Amino acid sequence: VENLLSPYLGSDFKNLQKQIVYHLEHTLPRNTKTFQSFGTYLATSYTIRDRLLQLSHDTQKYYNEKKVKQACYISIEYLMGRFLRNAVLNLNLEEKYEQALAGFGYALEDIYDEEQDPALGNGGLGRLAACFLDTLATHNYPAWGYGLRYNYGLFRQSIGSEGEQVEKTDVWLQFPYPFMVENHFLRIPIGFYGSIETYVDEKTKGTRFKWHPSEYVIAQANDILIPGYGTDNTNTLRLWSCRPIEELDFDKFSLGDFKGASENRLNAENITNVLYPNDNEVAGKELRFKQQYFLVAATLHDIIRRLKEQKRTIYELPDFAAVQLNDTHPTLAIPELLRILLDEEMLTWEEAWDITQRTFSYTNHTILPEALERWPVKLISHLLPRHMQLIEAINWKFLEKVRKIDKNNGELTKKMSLIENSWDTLVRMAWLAIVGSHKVNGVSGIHTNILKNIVFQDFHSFYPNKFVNVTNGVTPRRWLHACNPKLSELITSTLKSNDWIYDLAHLSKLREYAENEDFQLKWAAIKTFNKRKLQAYVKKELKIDIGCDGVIYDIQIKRIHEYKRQLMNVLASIHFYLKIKKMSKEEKTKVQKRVSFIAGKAAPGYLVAKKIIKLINRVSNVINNDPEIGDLFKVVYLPNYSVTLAELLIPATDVSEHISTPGCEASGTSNMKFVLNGGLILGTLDGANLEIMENSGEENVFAFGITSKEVPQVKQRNIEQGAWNLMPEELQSILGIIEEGKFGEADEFRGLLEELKGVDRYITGHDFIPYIKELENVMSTYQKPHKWWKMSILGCAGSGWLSSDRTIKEYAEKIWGIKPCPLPKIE
Ligand code: DL6
Repeated sequence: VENLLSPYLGSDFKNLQKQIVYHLEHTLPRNTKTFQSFGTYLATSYTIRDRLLQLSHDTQKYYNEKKVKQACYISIEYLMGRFLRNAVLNLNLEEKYEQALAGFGYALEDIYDEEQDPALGNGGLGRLAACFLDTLATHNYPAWGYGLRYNYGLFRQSIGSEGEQVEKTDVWLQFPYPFMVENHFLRIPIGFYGSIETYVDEKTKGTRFKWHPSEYVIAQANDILIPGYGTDNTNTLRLWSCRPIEELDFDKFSLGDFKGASENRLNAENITNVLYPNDNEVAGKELRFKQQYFLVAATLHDIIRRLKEQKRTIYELPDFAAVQLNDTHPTLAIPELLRILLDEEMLTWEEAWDITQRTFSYTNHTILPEALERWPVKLISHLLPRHMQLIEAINWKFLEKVRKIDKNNGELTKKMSLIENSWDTLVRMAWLAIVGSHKVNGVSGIHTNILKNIVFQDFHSFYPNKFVNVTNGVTPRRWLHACNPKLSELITSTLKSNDWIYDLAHLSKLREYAENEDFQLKWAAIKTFNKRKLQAYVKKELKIDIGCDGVIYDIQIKRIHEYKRQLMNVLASIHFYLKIKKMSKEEKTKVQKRVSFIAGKAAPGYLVAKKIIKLINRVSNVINNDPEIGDLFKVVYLPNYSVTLAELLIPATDVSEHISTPGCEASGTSNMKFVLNGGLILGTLDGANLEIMENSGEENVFAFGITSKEVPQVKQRNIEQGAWNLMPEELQSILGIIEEGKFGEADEFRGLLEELKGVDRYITGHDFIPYIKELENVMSTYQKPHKWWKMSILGCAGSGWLSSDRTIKEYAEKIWGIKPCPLPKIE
């Protein structure tokens, strides 16, 4: 068995077959007569897991021997997507597995399709964390991911008969998830509530504190092993699940109180039951707060345990681990570490605070006020009394310094205080994260500038060297090599090397082919191939017939949010629909055909976003069934957007829309994936769109609208004069048609339209005409294939810089101080 399962010896296809059969018979267990696709997927996956387990042991052993500094990425979300294909490709075993499975009558491609997406994230923030894990392993960085293993992932979305979003629980663990290994030996007690004891330290005669929690739960580790591309280094994503200290209260059970007997277990399990489905919006629930503390307490315990296993002292923590707080959700790690250092390790405040600041760094992912976390002091004091005391102490010491420069009657001190007195007394988590970290970063150039100059302006003046920019990136392994194999092959054969898969900057060499007609034909043929796959999916899943040749696939996929302006998109669809309807037969022959795809979920409590989904579906229903329109224009809403769906959509896209109100989208990362796959961008001057323009050339992006600096004036004008009075007539008449009930009952969308007519916070009215003009520009450019494909190739050629490999190198150098540590190659 040892040889059979060894990652180094077992890659002959016959050996792989034996390994698969072994798992089929012993792990599932099934027999070879009841071989089915799903069982085959599981058995195949277990063989990959074995390999990764062995590699990850070797990796950890090596990192420990070398005592290298490691990055620990704490994130409340990881949106991993399917695992099997990515792992097989990273391990370079595709051909071998194809051969092995063919022997059993299965195509590897079909086996990949048996896997469900683990959806432990909402959107960009969680997917970015997943891209980072791929890069960290690929480039041999010593690194760990830490997160939560929710029982239920992001809800599954379907569309009801009225066009509305319907949510269903995502029971992703109903079948085994073969890539996750439960680590039964790592169980950490986590406390809540209780009281604080004050005592005098005999040695120093100083006052000391000790927290006595009144309730405990257990954090249990579940490890997902992360393979890198073309390397043996295999890192770990450790996800915590919550267990009770005591499974069943036997006394209660004996007295016949069966419900009461299980109460402890249910209360504990609740902590990691559900991923909160909010994106760019605060969840604000006590349970969410408990999740946050549970995550950081278990993680810090684990990091310190691993430090001590190396026989190192607590003083060495900042040289052992660089801990990155992915947004403010893990900010409680700051008072938690301080508590451990002061109350358990008995350090002085100065020592403890110095270690804390040197250990942590914080990434901000949003500037939307509704997404900036603030937790009530009352809630923190009740759940974590010692932590609240420490937050107050941090604040007190920090404000002592602020007061020295506050020349304006305490105004600055009030603004910078970690504790806000508004409708309640609240802790400003972003402020705490800034004060407790040595570096703070935004995720694109414009976003970091907004942080420095507007949102965190006072902090930037106070700590001028603390703020840095690290623009996001995406992994080229999943987002080109795996999801678009034909394009990957064309690039490799053209560049005569696959070096671009680890070093995306090599794509710049494609520039010389941008106008080469033969190359353009091949490039375009791959797009058509991918579009046909999407066309077939739409037919199968939605029973909608869409064209392919000569039809633009125009796609907007992301969470549904007012600032992302899916509403503007659908209003434009109504505009084009009405325009085509007015055309003569002759005019219609000249129309550029287009399919507008939209996909994305709305947070269940975000009623406006849900209305937008309903409107899109109602509009789609009218347009797609109007015989006067035929195949000239279609609107397709694709339910249940996921990483796997994105892998189908992105390679098939001609043009993708990133049309947020300037200043609102921190970065965006799907824009990067589209460009990498030869899709053109129709976008505003926002987030990473701006950097895509810099790198791929302004002339290769369809940009429109005003800059973020100009937005406040437009908003102010809307407030002063009323958005309706400033709205272009075209849009006014579209709103009128909706109000008349063309797309549902007359009142159905009143709320949505009232906002547009009143304040129009996201300046849809202002941007509507420039947007439509740019869409027309897209359509006329598509009719000049030579120009279109040149833009598409140049976009891709300029996207080397959008790799998460570049992003991680920047984190490693500017923030973490870590270096690659490749395992020695085994011959
Ligand atoms: O940084 C990743 C991603 C950005 O690309 C998006 O622009 C941004 O909206 C998203 N932010 C969040 C914020 N959630 N919280 N808190 O998901 O981050």
